[in-house]
Amino acid sequence: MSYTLIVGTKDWSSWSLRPYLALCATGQPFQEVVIRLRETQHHATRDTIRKFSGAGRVPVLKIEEAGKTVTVWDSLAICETIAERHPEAGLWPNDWAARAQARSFAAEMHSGFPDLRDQLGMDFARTLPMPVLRRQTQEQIARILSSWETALAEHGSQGGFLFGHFSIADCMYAPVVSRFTTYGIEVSAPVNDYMARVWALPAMQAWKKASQQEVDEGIA
Ligand SMILES: N[C@@H](CCC(=O)N[C@@H](CS)C(=O)NCC(=O)O)C(=O)O
Repeated sequence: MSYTLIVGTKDWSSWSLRPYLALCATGQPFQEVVIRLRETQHHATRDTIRKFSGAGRVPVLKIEEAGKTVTVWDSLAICETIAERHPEAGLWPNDWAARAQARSFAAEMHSGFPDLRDQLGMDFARTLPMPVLRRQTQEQIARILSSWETALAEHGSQGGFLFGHFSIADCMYAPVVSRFTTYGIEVSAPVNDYMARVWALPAMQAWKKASQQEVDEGIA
């Protein structure tokens, strides 16, 4: 069995970071292909990605097993597949009620917060001045902070992550942790501790090192 994860430029590709963290949490070895985003010829990037997935977007996970190759695309579908194939990693909470909440967190992130994503683009290795935030962006930040505080108060004591043990909910929000750091968003003490815990993950540090390298090489 082998895994290949196709990701975008690490400094920018927030969707790619999510399954990367999930895969790292399983401890499984995997190969990585990094595709440069935002090249001058946009269609060239899309064409390169389409060699891996017709959707033309990263991330993509290629699974080779027993003579069969399966392509999985879209961050949440990849995270779900990884969680299903490696239950020992505990990427969803065991308790059904906590699991239902964690799934709601992941889905809300996957389909929501468009203004936050638009105004506070991920720039993993940099700190940047905060732009003037639209009302919708402010509301989306407030929604995230209050969701995190509620989850941490309920489950955080059993491992320090949103649902105690590190889960896909944390994977889905890790790019937001990065954005809040990049733009210096003010957070409460429990959220600050949570963000420090996410940053301390070896996989986050590895992603940061690679992002910094992209910045140093002038490709991000
Ligand atoms: N819903 C998709 C979104 C994927 C996405 O938008 N990926 C961006 C990079 S972060 C991309 O592939 N951009 C390439 C392009 O637009 O040409 C997911 O969750 O994976």
